[in-house]
Amino acid sequence: MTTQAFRHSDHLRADFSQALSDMYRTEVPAYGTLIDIVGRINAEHEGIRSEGERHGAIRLGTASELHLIARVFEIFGLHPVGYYDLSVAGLPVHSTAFRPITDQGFNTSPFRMFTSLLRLDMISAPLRETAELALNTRSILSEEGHRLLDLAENQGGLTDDQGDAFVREAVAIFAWRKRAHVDLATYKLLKSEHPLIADIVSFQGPHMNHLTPRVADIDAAHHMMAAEGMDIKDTIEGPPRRNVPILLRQTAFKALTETVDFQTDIGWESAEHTARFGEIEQRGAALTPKGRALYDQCLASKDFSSFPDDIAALRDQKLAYFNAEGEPVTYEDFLPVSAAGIFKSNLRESEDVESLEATGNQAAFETALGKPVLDMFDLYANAT
Ligand code: OOG
Ligand code: NI
Repeated sequence: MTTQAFRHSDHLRADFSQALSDMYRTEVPAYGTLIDIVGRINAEHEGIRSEGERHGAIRLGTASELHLIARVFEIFGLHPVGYYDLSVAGLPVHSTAFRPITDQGFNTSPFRMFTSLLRLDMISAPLRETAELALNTRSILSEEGHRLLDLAENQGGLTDDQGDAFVREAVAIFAWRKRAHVDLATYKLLKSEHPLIADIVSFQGPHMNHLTPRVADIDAAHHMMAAEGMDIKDTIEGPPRRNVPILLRQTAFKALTETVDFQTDIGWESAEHTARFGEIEQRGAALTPKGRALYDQCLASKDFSSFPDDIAALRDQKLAYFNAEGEPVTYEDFLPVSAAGIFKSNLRESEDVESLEATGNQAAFETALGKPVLDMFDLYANAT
């Protein structure tokens, strides 16, 4: 009997992230400009090598799509961590971050995917049926992809060749398709309810809406993006610049205006759509629940002066996690307020938080997922 050698899920993830990056650069040329800026800034900072993208983001339509994507991502060593309720920011989605959960996993490939699921329950009744019909008649993974997914689960992994083929099918899920899956009248209706609904429901698949490399100095990058004439977000999301970086800071260029084609009885008509953009991020220390509570308080009052900004104070007051060598543990998750700001700036919406009559529904999200999301604080505590 011969034993087959399977490609490690961390390496499959590295392949997946590289293939997504190649695809996105050809789809969104401005993303190439952003990568150049990041490369120039990182080159000036010792110890920061260009190690590929840190994250991407997708938006799914149905519970069964989330369930399927969770199976696909499991093959890439990506596990759902955290629950993000975006309804508090007036967005009809809730989300998780599929990410590696071990140091070795992050070292081999730090790629993760911020994954949102449409809240069909937040759509008005007649339109909800239209949306469900459009979503239920699409199939986001090819037959070959399904076959390889079953094979991976049954045999406990994929060989190099099978892995290459699976990566191709998985990347194809997230490709941009210019031809809409609904007619123009439906698209307009969905968009008038919320542009995010139109972006999720109108297409044949869940196109990736951004990719995000890591930059060594996000303030410098933000200025350079402006100097290069890119249409960027007004402000950097997350905490202000500090001596000891904490959590996550992000900025982005705004979504492109793209043409979408709609089939009619006599030919094609088109409309403009904005969804796809490029983002950069800089990560700092993961905060303990105590640190996070203080952070949220500072964020609400827009005053960070009470948040200690030296390593000793962060450690002594147990505000951040430290590893056995006494170094801060890097924050590997997302921030709901920042995420909401990123979503909105790219839907060309005001960034003011609107109130909406909805609350989170983690139980429904986890039922769709088929398992509970992991607790990020547990993961950080175990990493120390
Ligand atoms: C996801 C926005 C969240 C981030 O970096 O906070 C996100 C989306 O626009 O679909 O990616
Ligand atoms: Ni992002």
